[in-house]
Amino acid sequence: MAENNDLDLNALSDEDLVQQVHEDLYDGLAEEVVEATNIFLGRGWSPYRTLTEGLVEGMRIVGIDFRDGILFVPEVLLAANSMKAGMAILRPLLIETGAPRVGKVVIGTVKGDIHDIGKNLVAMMLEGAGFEVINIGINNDVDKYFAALEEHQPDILGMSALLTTTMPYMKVVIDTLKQKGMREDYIVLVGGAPLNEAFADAVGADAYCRDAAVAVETAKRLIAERRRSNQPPANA
Ligand code: B1M
Repeated sequence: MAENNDLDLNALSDEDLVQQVHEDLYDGLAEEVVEATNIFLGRGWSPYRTLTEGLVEGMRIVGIDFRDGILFVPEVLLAANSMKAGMAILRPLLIETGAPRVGKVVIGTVKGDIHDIGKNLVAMMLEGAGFEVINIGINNDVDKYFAALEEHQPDILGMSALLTTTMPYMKVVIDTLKQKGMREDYIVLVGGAPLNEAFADAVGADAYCRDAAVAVETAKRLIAERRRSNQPPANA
């Protein structure tokens, strides 16, 4: 990706600035991403347009290259942090203008488990893709998950586990959702290095996400499917 140390972002056309912010996100240049975000807003772009055409599209490219093994965890964390810097400017404006969100996600690592690097990466990538993400941290028991679900009413519950000893706890959470008659209220996505699809099926999750890019794709796909199936038929 291009070096832009001496580049005057203000001098770029809208089209070139979009291209540049994608490259700056890719390169993890938070200051430049913040500057570009402010320039877009100064040129009268809506926060939503700045988010989708500038930041989200840039992170989509990062997600693809991460999935394809071109980028690795440290680079993606830097990109995600740059995205966060831009989002810090846009978030309050988006809330004011009521821009549409792709969906809402509550995500946390399960009880007994303090690994959070991968889960945080997933959270940042989801945020980068336009989701509202409530990251409830590590070591979450059933009560903590349910308190977050009740408070935030998300579309998706995401759970992470990195230990073979803690991953069975996902079943405890999903079984409790079933017992309370709430299982169908949420899309449940699970991830973490020791998991696989068979495990996700066995515990009753909707999907296993191998990595952050897959988590974003899966979240988008399942939300779209759910919204389609909740729509009344055209002739109703
Ligand atoms: Co721990 N640890 N660790 N550890 N640790 C592992 C997991 C281990 C495999 C290392 C090993 O022995 N080879 C092993 C587990 C063995 C097992 O269960 N069979 C292990 C162990 C044993 C332990 C301790 C028990 C060690 C001890 O104290 N004796 C202890 C447990 C503490 C606890 O949790 N109670 C422990 C502690 C730690 C540290 C604190 C030192 C540190 C964690 C720091 C932190 O997270 N803040 C740590 C680390 C760093 C690791 C390794 C080295 C790296 C994990 C990581 O961050 N990977 C790990 C070995 C390994 O996995 N290679 C290991 C990078 C991250 C980007 O990948 O987390 O897989 P990952 O996330 C991916 C996907 O899995 C997926 O997307 C992410 C991004 O692509 N994903 C999701 C993850 N969560 C998702 C949620 C989703 C969707 C996708 O929701 C929708």
